[in-house]
Amino acid sequence: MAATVGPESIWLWIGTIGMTLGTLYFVGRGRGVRDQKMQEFYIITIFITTIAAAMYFAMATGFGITEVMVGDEALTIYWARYADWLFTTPLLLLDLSLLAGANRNTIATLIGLDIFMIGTGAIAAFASSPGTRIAWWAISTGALLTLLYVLVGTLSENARSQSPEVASLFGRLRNLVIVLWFLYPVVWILGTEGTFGILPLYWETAAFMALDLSAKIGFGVVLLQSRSVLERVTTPT
Ligand code: RET
Repeated sequence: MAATVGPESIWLWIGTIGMTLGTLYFVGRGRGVRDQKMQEFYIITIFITTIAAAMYFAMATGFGITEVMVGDEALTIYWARYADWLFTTPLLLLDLSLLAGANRNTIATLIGLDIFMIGTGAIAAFASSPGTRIAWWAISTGALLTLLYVLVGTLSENARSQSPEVASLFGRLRNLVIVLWFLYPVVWILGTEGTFGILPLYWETAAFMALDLSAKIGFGVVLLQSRSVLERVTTPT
């Protein structure tokens, strides 16, 4: 179905440029890193911003967009968001899990919940009646709340067995994730996808862009700022 990018393209271009600059910054900083564990964090974080830069470019140029009929109204859906989040949110959780020294089961639980959350969120975006859209949104939000519960519970417990510096860095990143991730379903339901018509597409796109830049570049800057801290991370035996 034909759908074209409207005036919200300004935010999509800012997102594209922001994610690209962030990627270049992390690549530049990571070049001299020799420590294997440090390299792991750099590789993961660089993939996160690279994928986001590509998906923002796809949205800004009109590839990552489609139309969904809800009743007799045509909704503009940026499907490339879900493609971005499907890969980048598990990678963000992997960064956090490695920092906490989580075991495989905890990592699998978190990533499983996350993929379920984005998958059901994508169904919500494509569903054709307002009622089913809200129902899928609620299912996806349930997965988010469960995921945050694991972050606050098991993962925080794991992090406490790391050195105090690592534990404190983990705490800061975890709080950042809790606050930012919680805002995504709020913007979604208030925005055009929620069909309540509270937040117009222009401002919704701006809000997602600000959230994406904070949750990826902001997160990466905080994570990678301290070499001495990351070198202290221990992995579970
Ligand atoms: C959706 C809609 C349905 C309900 C929920 C959602 C959650 C999305 C989240 C996205 C996080 C994205 C991040 C991107 C990185 O930059 C899919 C919006 C719960 C939590 C962190």
